[in-house]
Amino acid sequence: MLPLLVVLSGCGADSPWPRLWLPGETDTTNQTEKITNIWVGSWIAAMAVGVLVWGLIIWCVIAYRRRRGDTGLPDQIRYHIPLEIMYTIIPLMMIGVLFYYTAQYQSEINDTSATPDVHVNVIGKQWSWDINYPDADVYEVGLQTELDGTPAPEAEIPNIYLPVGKRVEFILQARDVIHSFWVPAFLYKMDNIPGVTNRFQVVPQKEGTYIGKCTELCGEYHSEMLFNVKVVSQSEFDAHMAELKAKGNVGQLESGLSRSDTRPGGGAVPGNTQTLEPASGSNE
Ligand SMILES: [Cu+2]
Repeated sequence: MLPLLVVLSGCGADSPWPRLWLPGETDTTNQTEKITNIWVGSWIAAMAVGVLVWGLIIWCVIAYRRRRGDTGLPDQIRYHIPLEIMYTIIPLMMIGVLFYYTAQYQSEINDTSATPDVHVNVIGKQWSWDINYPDADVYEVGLQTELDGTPAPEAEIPNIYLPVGKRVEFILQARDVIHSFWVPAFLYKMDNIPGVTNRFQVVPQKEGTYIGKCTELCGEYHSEMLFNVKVVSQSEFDAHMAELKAKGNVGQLESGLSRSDTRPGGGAVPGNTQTLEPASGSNE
């Protein structure tokens, strides 16, 4: 299996086959190649075991089938110690290799010790996302899906802007229940938990628009809790920060606000728009 993983890491990224239909591309972020390798390597290891087991089953069925003139049962073998040791040791070794790569990649991917270039604070709420950009001190309110279930128009799904090639630290929080921040093309997700601050870092490597979803069943309109990630050039990123500033979205939306506090225009809770005033101090 070890050589397989090494060989696979050299597989081309052009066709979907070497990636076994994972979303995005192998170089979408600085992490996607590792995740692709362990996904494809695990499948190849599983297929190799599967083919061996199916082959042995079919061979036994054919070679040891009941023949004309056979009477009674064949000789019964019990307590074949070498065989039992073999089928205990080999699976342990296979699990050991999978565990080694999973643990190693996981600790590399979850490492937040590097100094990020940009922070993005994403706060999940039923049923949208509020976005703070602490470095530029601006924010964006996600449009909450209306309670009649009308989906938010595509144009109003919140957009999270990221500068390409820069190390981004996501700071994930929640206003009400557990949500989960998932950008399928990044091959990574992490939960937004009330009262907890989760972080991960990623370097987006390709400009483009990537769909994002909530991936923790969080209530009635969970499926409408959508967002886009726009990976853009540094100048476009700066322009977006300036645009938010020009709109008056200056300050940070505290994680302690309720979901109705951040409903644009007050929504179902009229009179709460004043809580959109910037929170004092850091929200970290
Ligand atoms: Cu959710």
